[in-house]
Amino acid sequence: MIKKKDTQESSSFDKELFKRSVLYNVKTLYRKTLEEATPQQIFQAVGYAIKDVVIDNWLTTHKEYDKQDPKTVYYLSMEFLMGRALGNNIINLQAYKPVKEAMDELGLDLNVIEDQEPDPALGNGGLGRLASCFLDSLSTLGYAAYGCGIRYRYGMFKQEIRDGYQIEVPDNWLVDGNPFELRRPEYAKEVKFGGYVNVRIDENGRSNFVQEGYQSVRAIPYDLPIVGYGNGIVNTLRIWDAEAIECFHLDSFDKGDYQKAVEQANLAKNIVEVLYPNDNHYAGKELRLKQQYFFISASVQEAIAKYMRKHDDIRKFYEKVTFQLNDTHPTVAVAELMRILMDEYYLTWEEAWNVTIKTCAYTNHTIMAEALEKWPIELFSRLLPRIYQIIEEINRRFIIKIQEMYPGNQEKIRKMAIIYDGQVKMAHLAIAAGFSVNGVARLHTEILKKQELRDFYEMMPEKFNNKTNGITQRRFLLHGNPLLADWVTAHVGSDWITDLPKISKLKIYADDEKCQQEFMNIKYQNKVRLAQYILEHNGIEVDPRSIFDVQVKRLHEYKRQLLNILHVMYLYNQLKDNPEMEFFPRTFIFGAKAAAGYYNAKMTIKLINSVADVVNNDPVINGRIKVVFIENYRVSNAELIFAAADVSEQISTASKEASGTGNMKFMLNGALTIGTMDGANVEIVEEVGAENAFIFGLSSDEVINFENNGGYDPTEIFNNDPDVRRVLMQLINGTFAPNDPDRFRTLYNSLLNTISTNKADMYFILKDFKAYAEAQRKVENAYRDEKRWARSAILNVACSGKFTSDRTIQEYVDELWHLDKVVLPKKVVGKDKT
Ligand code: NBG
Repeated sequence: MIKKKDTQESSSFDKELFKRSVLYNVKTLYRKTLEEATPQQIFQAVGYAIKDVVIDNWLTTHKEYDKQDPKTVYYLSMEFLMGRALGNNIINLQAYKPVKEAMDELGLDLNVIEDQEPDPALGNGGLGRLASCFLDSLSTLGYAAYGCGIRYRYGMFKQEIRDGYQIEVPDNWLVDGNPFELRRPEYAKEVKFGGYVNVRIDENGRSNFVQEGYQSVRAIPYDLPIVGYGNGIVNTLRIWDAEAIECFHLDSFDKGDYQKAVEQANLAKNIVEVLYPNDNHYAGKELRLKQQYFFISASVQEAIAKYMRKHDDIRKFYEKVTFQLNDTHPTVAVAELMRILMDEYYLTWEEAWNVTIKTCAYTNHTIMAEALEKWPIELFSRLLPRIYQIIEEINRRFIIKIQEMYPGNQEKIRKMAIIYDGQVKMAHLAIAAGFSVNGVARLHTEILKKQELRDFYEMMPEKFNNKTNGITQRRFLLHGNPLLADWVTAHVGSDWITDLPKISKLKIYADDEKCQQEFMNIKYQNKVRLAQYILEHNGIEVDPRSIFDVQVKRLHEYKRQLLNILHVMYLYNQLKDNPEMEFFPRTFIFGAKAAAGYYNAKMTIKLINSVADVVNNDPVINGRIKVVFIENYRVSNAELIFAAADVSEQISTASKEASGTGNMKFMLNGALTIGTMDGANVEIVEEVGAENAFIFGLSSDEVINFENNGGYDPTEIFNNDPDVRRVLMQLINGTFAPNDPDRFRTLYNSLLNTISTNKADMYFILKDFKAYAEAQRKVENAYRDEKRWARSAILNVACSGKFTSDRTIQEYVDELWHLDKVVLPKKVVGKDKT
């Protein structure tokens, strides 16, 4: 059918050498032949063979950085939700075709090999995935960057669904080893906790602040290569592991202290044990603060050491380094930088502060109050005594500034102080000490300025700016949806791979009937692929001709999966009452992990599965509605899901979703959005046109208005709307829980009852219900007109150019980081030298 116009492959990849390398690895790693090796062993062998190819470019990149000495961004983040590396590395090496051929010739199936790789799930959701997209873009655009994080032994738990309930299973992702990582003990750093601070006068008469009686761990970095697309650049994701320091650097007082050695060993073991599985929610655990300081101290120490290997004036550190703080989790970096500059380089407070405020920048990712990090002074000062002293002094000076600006205004101090009410407020510290505060979509940034951070904005308006999120088209179209990727390339060339706005050339094909058919045919094939996955993993048969209506994202009340499933219940009732009514078959697909301790979220999963049981098996429905809950939603199955979606559910309560990035991945794959005017949906609709999306519900202003005036009364809707009332009653009358009619009462109460929850229907589900149902009717009608639908879907793809993370990163570079673009000498680019 379609011929590729441009080849996307590098011609320099040596296929024969690669095959030999795979066979050699199987032999030396496992003493086996290919026939004897297990699929996992073959994956490892192929992984090492790819790392071999990558490593030359990695070396060359860093030699070049050494020569050119470009400014470097350190993206400091507790989370990186990388997804599988093998396929992505092959794609970015532009070697997919030769590697696939090599595998075929060895009698191996590349897809099966890719499937052996565990997802490195070192993140929860959007924030961690954004960090990973950013790293891909930084390498592809040729900017020097480190991602800095934690090498959690256990990543995001694996979700199993048993009897409809979520069960969390440990995710021992390292059990078979990770072929892509490199342990770098030569860069190990000591990180100290606890004890007390003493002032000692040294031989030069300087007073030194020294931490004594502390416990410490050794931070060991593991480096993972981040391969740029087709440019030979390889940056580094550096994740820190912890090891015990036995009797290492203990002062004489502690020598031979066996108890302490044991405690230190435990500290090392615990600190990197597990990722906290909370998304948009702060747990306040002591171990979490330890994790934060652990990776920050190690990263900041190494950034400074690296800088000092080439430079001699630490006062100019900021000319070569930016620390971007991914949410408040890494904010101790501010104080750690101050500490090292003052205590180890003997800068004055003013000198150190001048460096710090020019180095650090903060990204805010949420306005949800429960996500705001606040640490009790007692805990903070006990764990990080010297850091706490420094924050106290930052706070003291900051309060003086507030007083200068607003004389006599106690209210301002109460609202803005870094330390107040017995707590250390991390967002306030990040704002006071950073040169930039950015939101992640235009609407979100406006809400920060007008509502959540209003006082700070009024005091320091110059710090505030917006950087609308983006996603990498290389993973989410080129790798995840090869059929559509080839089709796009056949029509507009392959420039879109590194220059997504070029995809807008597709617009002229939106009205072309042949193109519409080709597009719908590709979508159909991707739906068949997902249907197979669902059959294998859920044992549910779904019809690829039905509308695939998808909501995949973390489970959270503000994201309103509950609204979606209540609407399914409502449709079910309609069909039951009137089996002959016109109805276009629909498959409602959900995928979501709930934080382990989040009761309402977990009950929503149970509800979705209970509704699925009833609806999927009701002969009256006869397959016209199917509900599927995809187990263990993660980056690898997300790639299949986006490619197969017709409808993208982005239905958060307006104002609550800072940006969303799934919304962009759906759009790029030609799904139409049903959504509220929230987060980046606003900008998506602006790009594609309201006629190619289904927008409904309260605006963010309306929501905020209700909130500022005590909420609204959902009982009025309950009393006056029989459809809504019926659905709600079904939560407590056993329709979906015959043996336990009370099972979903907490969900019912969250919507109606002001006694058991502090606010009824905090997320405006009932308020938006009718508008949502109406929008869904429009979806159905639109889908009946296949040509119109195809046109809209193609336009969604064509208008997705803005939402590449390449654009986002370029904005960070131009406006905040001012990095130098690195170009490798010609001979290196795309060359493999295995
Ligand atoms: C999330 C927001 C999303 C946003 C991502 C990335 C947190 C704290 N925030 O809307 O909920 O897309 O960050 O910016 O995880």
